[in-house]
Amino acid sequence: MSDDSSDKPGLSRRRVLGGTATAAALTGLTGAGLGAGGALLGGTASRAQAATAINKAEVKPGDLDEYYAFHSGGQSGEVRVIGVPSMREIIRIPVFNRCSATGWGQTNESKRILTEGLLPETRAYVAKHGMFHNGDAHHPHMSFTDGAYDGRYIFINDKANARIARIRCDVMRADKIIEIPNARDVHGLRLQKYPRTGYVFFCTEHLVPMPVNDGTILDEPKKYHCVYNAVDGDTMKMAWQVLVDGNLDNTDADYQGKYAFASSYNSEGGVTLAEMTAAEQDWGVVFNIKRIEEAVKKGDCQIWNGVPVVDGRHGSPYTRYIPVPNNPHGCNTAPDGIHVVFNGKLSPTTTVIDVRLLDDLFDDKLKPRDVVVAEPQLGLGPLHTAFDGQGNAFTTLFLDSQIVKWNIDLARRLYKGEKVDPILQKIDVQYQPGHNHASMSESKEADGKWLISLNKFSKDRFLNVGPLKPENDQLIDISGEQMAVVHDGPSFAEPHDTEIIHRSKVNPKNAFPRNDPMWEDARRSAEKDGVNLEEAAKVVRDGNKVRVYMTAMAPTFSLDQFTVKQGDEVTVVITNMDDVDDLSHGFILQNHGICFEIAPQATASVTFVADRPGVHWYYCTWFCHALHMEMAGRMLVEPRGV
Ligand code: RUQ
Ligand code: CUA
Ligand code: CA
Repeated sequence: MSDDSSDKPGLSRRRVLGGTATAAALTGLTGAGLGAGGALLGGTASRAQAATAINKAEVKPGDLDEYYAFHSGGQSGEVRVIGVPSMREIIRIPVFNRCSATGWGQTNESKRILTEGLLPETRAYVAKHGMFHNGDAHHPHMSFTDGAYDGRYIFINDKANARIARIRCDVMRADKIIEIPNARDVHGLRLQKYPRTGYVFFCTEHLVPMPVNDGTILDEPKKYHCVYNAVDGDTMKMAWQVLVDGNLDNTDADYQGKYAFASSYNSEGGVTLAEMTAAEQDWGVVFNIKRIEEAVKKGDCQIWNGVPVVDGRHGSPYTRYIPVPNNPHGCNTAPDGIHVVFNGKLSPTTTVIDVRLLDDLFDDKLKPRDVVVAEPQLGLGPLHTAFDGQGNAFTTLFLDSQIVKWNIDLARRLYKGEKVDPILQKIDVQYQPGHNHASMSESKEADGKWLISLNKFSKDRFLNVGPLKPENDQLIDISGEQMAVVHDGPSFAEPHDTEIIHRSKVNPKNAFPRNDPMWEDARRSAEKDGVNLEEAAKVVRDGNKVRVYMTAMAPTFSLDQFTVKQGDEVTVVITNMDDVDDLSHGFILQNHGICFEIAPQATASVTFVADRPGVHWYYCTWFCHALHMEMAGRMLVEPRGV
């Protein structure tokens, strides 16, 4: 496509990309892809059709959405829960960030979760320089049982600091965060679908010296490596890593429990843009899970920082490298359990493999390209693909700013030489989509109702808010023949990916179980102090350490004052004894930078140094009662020496 369509808003990025070192690659693509697709129906879906679709998307006040969407928060580090089809943001789950409202990153309970899984050197760094307040949360995925979402956990990666988090869906809180040894970042993340999760699979993207990155190797890229990773989702412990050639980007797993897949855009092993885009094709890597497990069992691996690392570079029995054009990005297993799609990014194509051919590939009866069964030209900048469970696929075209709907079977027939057109429709999105996701799409229960296109730019779609604009998460009705955009959803940086899950799969509790492991430490310390958390109104002094135990029950804290000495290390432990739905309390201590939430039946605590003599009020932050304003108390700090 030539630049003359750049009068359309949103397409200016094409020029940006065109001006970089990828110009050569893109010039090669110019004009490709669009001709194959027939009509650009996006802009022309009839108004009546769109109106019906919008009606379907309406959720009246008081009515509930049919689906949960779990949005990653990108560089905001959190996870957001969205209702679909209303696209209402329901709640936020802090994960790799700090949260002023809930005290995530400040309470002792959240600090334990944020630090206990760090590598020793990172824990030392954090102790010296302060806790990481950021994270780059990309890929949220719900655990599976037998290929279906099972409502236990959401797993998500932090690309920036090489962490994996697990969120409990019963209380919508993160309960485990671990840092990955050897590698320095985590990008693509997907889960074992069969028989269950099981493994959390993920890629490391940037090549670094391994296993030690301590400065002895610096500017010697030939000595850098990348690994494919598996963590046990039940224990949140590393299971194994596989050393690969090139880098890795996105990943997915099969529905048989035998294979996992990853895309690589940097098969060149380069460290500059020019090097990473030098080759005409890169590859998709297939990992043979059973063989890798056996290798770990019989010790055909090295142990790097406690992790068994299997050598999966070219020629190994553990991997196969399938040539894929060009700098591929997304990697998506179809709900039919048969097809895996690699999205070409710099190539206008997607490359489709058939998992039924993989046994023969690993037995060397087939060559890598023999497992490719389709490679349709879809348009410019294919990044990710979603599915409707009826044989159709929906691929985001970043450069064309469109979603293309295509049929997998037709693409296979085209590949065999039949004169068919696999492209069913293209629709404009505003503007420039990265991920997309269809309802239940990454499970065997894909239901083909809704698609969310996560667009990287909103430009003119919302009231102007200055230089930093929201992104635009558009809702698309895919239930009919023709797709129709029915909702624009502005969102703050940056829902990178999402998963749309039917509400029947998710069953959160209204209150924490009182014996929840989340506040095990507080319970243990209370026991030692002879305090019952549930009836607590007690100040325990232990040298210059003071532990203040109280309960919160609307509209009072069980202590309306406590006295400490300047310089004391004070731990305030509060248990919310209300078990009414939706009755959180909070605790703000003025002028000490302290604020946290205590959910129904939860215990939460914070530790600080009381170094400011005088009267300091604390008060409840979550509106809980007509006398919420009066739910307050005083911390009296005696000056040092008194
Ligand atoms: S990657 S825009 Cu971080 Cu999910 Cu594709
Ligand atoms: Cu308790 Cu407001
Ligand atoms: Ca490349």
